[in-house]
Amino acid sequence: MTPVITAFAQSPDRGAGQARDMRVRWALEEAGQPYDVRLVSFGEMKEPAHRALHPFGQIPTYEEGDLALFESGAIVLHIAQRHAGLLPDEANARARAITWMFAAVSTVEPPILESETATLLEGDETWHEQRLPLVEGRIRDRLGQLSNCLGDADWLDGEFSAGDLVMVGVLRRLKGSGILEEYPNLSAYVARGEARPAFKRAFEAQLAVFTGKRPAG
Ligand SMILES: N[C@@H](CCC(=O)N[C@@H](CS)C(=O)NCC(=O)O)C(=O)O
Repeated sequence: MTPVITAFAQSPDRGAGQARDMRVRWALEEAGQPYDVRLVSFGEMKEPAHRALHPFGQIPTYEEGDLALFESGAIVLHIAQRHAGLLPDEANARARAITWMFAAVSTVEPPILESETATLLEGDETWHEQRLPLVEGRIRDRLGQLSNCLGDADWLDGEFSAGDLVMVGVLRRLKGSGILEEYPNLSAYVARGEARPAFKRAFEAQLAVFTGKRPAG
């Protein structure tokens, strides 16, 4: 059964691939699984029909037969567990890859989101200029630790895994901030993720929603 995911009908990022459906599309592409997309407006996301799928009225969601999921990390984990290519077979390596998925969404992503919120919603506050360096400092703390951990390896733990997919997705949120470039090995890590054919197919597919151009291939 072909799964159906939801994505933004209008692009807040002009198709830069920051919306979290990108992680799900990428995982499905890595797994070689076809999928359909249902586009939702901001209004529709808050309607009961969508809230029945996503209690917080957000994208992405994932429907496959009787199963409905939300939370991009959980969706990627589901795809990775159902299909080959995103998690190692060996039990301990598999557990470590899943650990990196959680690290991405629960340890690295929060300070990045905090900085986005500070810039978007608190930019006019008198204390914004004072607070921003503190928030960005918390991002740098995490990136420094992650950078040390990655070292000169290609991926976080051996072969590319769902842990890298989610981590690269999270780090891509820093594009345009200049912060990622302070950590050359992390910049190269993100570039390696973006160079994967599955990433490119997913990126083109989400971009096509906003340009109206059919993805190549
Ligand atoms: N933790 C959730 C976050 C979902 C989320 O923030 N989705 C954004 C798009 S990337 C959204 O729907 N924003 C619109 C809104 O919250 O109204 C996940 O990883 O799926």
